[in-house]
Amino acid sequence: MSDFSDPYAAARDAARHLLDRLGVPRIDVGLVLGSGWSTAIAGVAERLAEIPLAELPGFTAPAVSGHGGSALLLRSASGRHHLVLTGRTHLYEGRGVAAVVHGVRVIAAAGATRLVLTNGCGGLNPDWAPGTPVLLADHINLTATSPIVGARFVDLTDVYSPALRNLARRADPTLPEGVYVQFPGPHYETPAEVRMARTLGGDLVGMSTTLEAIAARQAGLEVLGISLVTNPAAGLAPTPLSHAEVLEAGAAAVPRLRSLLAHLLEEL
Ligand code: 8IG
Repeated sequence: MSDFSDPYAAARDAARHLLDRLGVPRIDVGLVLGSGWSTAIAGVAERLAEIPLAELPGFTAPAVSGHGGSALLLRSASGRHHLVLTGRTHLYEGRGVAAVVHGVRVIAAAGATRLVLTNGCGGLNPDWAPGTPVLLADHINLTATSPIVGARFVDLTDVYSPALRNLARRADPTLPEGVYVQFPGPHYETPAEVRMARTLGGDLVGMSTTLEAIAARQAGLEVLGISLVTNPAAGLAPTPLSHAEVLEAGAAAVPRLRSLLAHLLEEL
């Protein structure tokens, strides 16, 4: 069991360990890849190293099929170093909030100034077919928790950087924007909860990202959030949700995600 009694010290320790193993003094950008995204990173930029997450302090192997479990060090054509985590810890795994945001805190402690958070999610907008990537404009955190403990009041205006959203739209001008609603999971929503999310102003429903974005803003990172809609949210399609459908939509979207990731790795 990992010791998160001082989660910031745990992140500094893991970052030192990681940079030693990678043989670089710091990283420039961090990326966290969610459902459907980890296969899209293959062949994007030069790969310098791959470390199984389970070998790094505070991380565990991924619990879900469709999620990867490595830390990749990539180098862009301009020579910048990107650390890609191909899996994440979800709140529903029961390891606590500190474990959920540990990867983001390690990325910050390793020197990054920018972070890309990706996920697979359910869509509330019928115009967004499965396989559509959507930029996060904002979020609603329905987990009833925070990664921050104590009187540390972090501003979340523009939690997802408008400048980074513009940069992403230069690669793909048709990218829509939406508000992401994080539920705790691991069950999907009921149709009534999906209607509630829409009434609250949500466009996307998922089980990750908001707690990581909060921890990232606390650490001073600029954040870009991108969701891949893999299914219509419950009650919006005639058939029940299935994890197989999620994996299929992810596979079909790989070419578009790959070119988006390639652009981001060069421009960030
Ligand atoms: I992929 O429809 C994926 N993850 N909460 N709802 C929630 N999480 C998801 C969904 C969904 N699809």
